[in-house]
Amino acid sequence: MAAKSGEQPTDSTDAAPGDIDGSGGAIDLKDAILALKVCAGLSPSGIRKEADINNDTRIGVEEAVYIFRNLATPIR
Ligand SMILES: [Ca+2]
Repeated sequence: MAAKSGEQPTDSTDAAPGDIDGSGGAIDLKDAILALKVCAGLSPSGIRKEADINNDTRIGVEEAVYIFRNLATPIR
């Protein structure tokens, strides 16, 4: 479901990069926990792949790090 270069993803969701639970763009601990669950091999529900930050179409360590960095220093 990766968008081609220069295109927006076709399925419209509220998920922003790092907003794994699709809570309207807000990045919080819920997103971090979801990312860590995925890293731990679990399959939590409610994952938005659109929250992928490095275009590998997966949610993983990179997203968790991004979220924690954002929590420490909010990106505006
Ligand atoms: Ca969120």
